[in-house]
Amino acid sequence: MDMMRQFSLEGKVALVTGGAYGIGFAMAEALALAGAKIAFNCRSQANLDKAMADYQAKGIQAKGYICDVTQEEAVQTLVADIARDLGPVDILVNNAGIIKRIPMTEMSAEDFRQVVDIDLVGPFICAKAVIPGMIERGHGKIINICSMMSELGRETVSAYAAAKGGLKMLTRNICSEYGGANIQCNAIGPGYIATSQTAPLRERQSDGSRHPFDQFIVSKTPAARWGEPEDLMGPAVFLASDASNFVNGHILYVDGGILAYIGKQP
Ligand code: NAP
Ligand code: GCO
Repeated sequence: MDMMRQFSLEGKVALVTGGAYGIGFAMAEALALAGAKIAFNCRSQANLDKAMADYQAKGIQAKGYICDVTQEEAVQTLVADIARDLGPVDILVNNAGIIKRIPMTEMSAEDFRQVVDIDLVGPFICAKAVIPGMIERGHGKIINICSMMSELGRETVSAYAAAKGGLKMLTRNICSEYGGANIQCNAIGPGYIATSQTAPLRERQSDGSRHPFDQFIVSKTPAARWGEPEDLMGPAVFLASDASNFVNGHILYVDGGILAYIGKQP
């Protein structure tokens, strides 16, 4: 038996939402290296153009689309356009997401709703758009990008934690509802990863020293470092491939050990 064949994505079409940069870009690169054709979406032409150049520089043929994941009709159109351009979506990576760091009592309901809309309703809309085709073709892989905040809380991230906790349960529910149709829906829960989303937590202080949150995360992580988008490449390929065909409803934390660790003794 050729073990590596199990990990091949040859002939598959993958949609990575928010795949223009950051974690989404790295996971899309990984899926492409494993053989998949890549479609991604983002919200602006400027980001789309930059991303197309970045994919090209890596030698990856990706097709980008403008689409906001909260707009159901636009997402249905996106999925139909991808089917026309590349073929039907076999793998959906629900990666698009935002965070707003605001103390809960100062946060407007509008801000709270926007985070939940993008981080939880968006994945629902995208999954809903691809599941009927997956059922028809008899297979499908959905990977939701969760967070440490699917398990843990902290100051200022109430909306994000509520959305990512909800996404964990949406993952389990899609598994429960469509596992019988040979659809595997799993999640990746990245730890603290160095991207634009976490840049404010890593900014150097005016005296050149490291941000206190940066030091806090390194001390909370047994691996003693921030994660890089590349740390998510292998897990994404595993969950997108036949190697994970009996893995369903699972949240794979890729966090350098944060969730296993109580923290340094004083
Ligand atoms: P990022 O650098 O801020 O990238 C976020 C991506 O999401 C961008 O491509 C953005 O595209 C897209 N996006 C946002 N709202 C969208 C919408 N309504 N419709 C379509 N696309 C939208 O963030 P990241 O760190 O790579 O994070 C990617 C995912 O991983 C997010 O779900 C995030 O919550 C999650 N995550 C991140 C970390 C971390 O430490 N960085 C840890 C755990 C989980 P635009 O150009 O259109 O804004
Ligand atoms: C924060 C961070 C996080 C991470 C990530 C952790 O402010 O605590 O932005 O929430 O981005 O989701 O897994």
